[in-house]
Amino acid sequence: PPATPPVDALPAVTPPLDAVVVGAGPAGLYQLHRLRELGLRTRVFEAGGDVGGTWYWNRYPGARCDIESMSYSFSFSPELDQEWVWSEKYATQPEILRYLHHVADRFSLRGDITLNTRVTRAVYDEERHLWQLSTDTGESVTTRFLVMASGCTSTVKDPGIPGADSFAGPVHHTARWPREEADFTGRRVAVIGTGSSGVQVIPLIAEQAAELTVFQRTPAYALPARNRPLTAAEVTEWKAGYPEFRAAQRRSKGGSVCEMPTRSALEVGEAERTAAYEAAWQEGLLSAILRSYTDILVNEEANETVAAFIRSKIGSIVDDPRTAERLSPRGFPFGTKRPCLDTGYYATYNKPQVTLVDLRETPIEEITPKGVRTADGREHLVDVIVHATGFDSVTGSLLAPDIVGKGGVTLREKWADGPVNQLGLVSAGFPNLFTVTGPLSPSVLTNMVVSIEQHVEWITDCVAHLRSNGITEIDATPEAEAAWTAHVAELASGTLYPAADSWYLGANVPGKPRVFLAYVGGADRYREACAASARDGYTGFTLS
Ligand code: N01
Repeated sequence: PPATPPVDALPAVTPPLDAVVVGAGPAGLYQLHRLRELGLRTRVFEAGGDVGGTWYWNRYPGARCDIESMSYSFSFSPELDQEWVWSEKYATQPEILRYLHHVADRFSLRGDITLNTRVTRAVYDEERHLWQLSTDTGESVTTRFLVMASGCTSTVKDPGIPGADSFAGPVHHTARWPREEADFTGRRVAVIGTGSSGVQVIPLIAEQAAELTVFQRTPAYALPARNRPLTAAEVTEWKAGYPEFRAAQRRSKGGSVCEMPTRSALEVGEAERTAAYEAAWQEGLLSAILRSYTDILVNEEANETVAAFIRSKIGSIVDDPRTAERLSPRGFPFGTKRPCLDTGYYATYNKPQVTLVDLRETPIEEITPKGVRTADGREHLVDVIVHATGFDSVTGSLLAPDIVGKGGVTLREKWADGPVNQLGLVSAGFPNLFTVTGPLSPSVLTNMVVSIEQHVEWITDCVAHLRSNGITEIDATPEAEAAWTAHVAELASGTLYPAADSWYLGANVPGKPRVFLAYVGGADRYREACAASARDGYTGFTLS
C-alpha cells in the first residue's frame, strides 16, 4: 500500500484571511491600515521590491508629482500632517517614496506586506463566499474580501516597435527604471514618447547626454511647473490651516482646492482672457489653467483659446520656428490628454545636442541593433534607448491576473467591451472584490490621494457593516451597474474628452476597447453618490 505521508508533508490548513489587498502603493498602505483598525486579518501582496507603488517604480531622473506636495499627501492622520515636512512645492519621486516609507513604518504596516510577490489568479468560491488566490511565488491563500489597490498606471504598455529586442545597448522604460543610477554622460540617447514622463525626463537627460534624439508622435501641452523650495514660513502656515484645507479638499471637484470659475471663456474679451492664461502660466498649477473658465473642457471654441495661448508660448520659447511648430499640439483639445507640468522642457530643444524627430512626418519603422530607423530611411544611431511610452492604464493591472468570478466567468471576458461596475467599486459576478480608484470612478482625473482615501474609507465602512450584520457577500446588481456604466459614458460624451486618442479612453493600446475610463462628474458628486448608496442600505448592491 502507498506509504502514508508524514504529517508535516501535508498542506497546512490555514483559516481564511479576512482581507487581501493587492498593491502596497498609497492605496494599499492606507487600506491595510484601515482594515487592521477594524481588527481584520489582512495581508498585502506587492509585486515590487518595496512599498510605494508608482513612486517605487517610476524612479527616472526628473520624476516628480504634478500636484502640490502639501496637497498630494494623506489627510487621515492630523499628526502625520503636522510631523512630515515637504521641502518643495512639487515633491520629487525620492521624497514621495521616503514619505510612503515613513507611513509604512509609522503605522507599523510592513509586517503584513509580502513584497516581490504578484497575485496571478483569483477564483471565487460561490459556496463559501471566499476568494482563492495564487501568487507567482507559489503561495495559495483564501480570503473573504479582496481589494485591488493595484494602481492606474502600473502595467507598462508594450511600445510595440518592431525589432525592439535587437538593440545592442541598454533599454530603459521610465516606469521600470534601474535602481542604480543610469549615467548618460557622453552617450547618444533616444527618448521615445513625450507624455508626462517624457516631458520630465528629457531635460535631465539633455543635461548629460552627448546627443539626445527625441521621437515625438503627439506633442504634449506642457505648462511650466515653477517648482521651488517651500519656505519654513509657508510650511508653518500650511500646517496651521491643514484641518480646513483637508476638509475643503474632500468637498472639491478634483481633490485640489481652487477657485471655481463662473464665466465662459467666450464671454470675456481677448485681452482679459490672455491675462488670465498668463497668470495661470506664471502660477504653475494645472488646475489654475484648467479651471480658468467654465467651458475649457466642454466647448471647442473656448478650449482653442487656451490651446492657442500655449502654442504662442512654445513659439516664444523655442528658437527654431520649425521645431516650435512640431512641438505645438494641434488636432486635439487642451486637457483631453493629461496636460504636463514641465521644468525647462521646451527650452531643452534650443540646446545644440538635442534633436526632435516628428513621427507624424517620419514614423519609426524599426529598432535596429544600433538605433532607430525612421520611414525616411534614416538610421538614428544611439547608445541607449529610453521608452517613455506609457501604460495600459486603469484596467491593465485589473485584467493582468486571471480573476474568475461567479459561473466561471473571467473579468477579462466580462470587460471585453470595456469595464462595467456599480459606482466604480464592484462588478456584478465578482462579489467581495473592490477596486480602489479603478475604472468608472473619478480616479485619474483627480488628486489621487484624495480619491484613494474616499474609496478606502467607503470600502472599510462597507466591510464593517457586512461583518457587524453577519453578511458574507456583497455583489453589484446587474441593473445598477448597467445604469452607472451608461451614466459615466453619457457624462463623458458631453465633454471634449472623447476627441483625443488618450489613455483615458484606452486609445493608446491597440485592441483596447475605446471607453472613457473615468467619471467626469466631479469627485464631490461622486462622493455623495457613494455615501447615498451606503446610507440607504447599499442600493445597487445585493447583500447576502
Ligand atoms: O505615458 P503617456 P506617460 N511609438 O501615455 C508615445 C501619469 N504621470 O508615462 O500620444 C512612438 O501619457 C505617446 O504618443 P501618442 C500621468 O497621469 C504623472 O508619459 O500615443 N511613440 C506619448 O507621447 C500621465 O498622463 C506624472 O501618440 C509612442 C508617450 O509615448 C500618465 O502617468 C509623471 C509609442 C506616452 O505618454 C502616463 O504618462 C509621469 C510608440 N509605439 C506620469 N507608444 C506626474 O505626476 C507610445 N508613444 C508629473
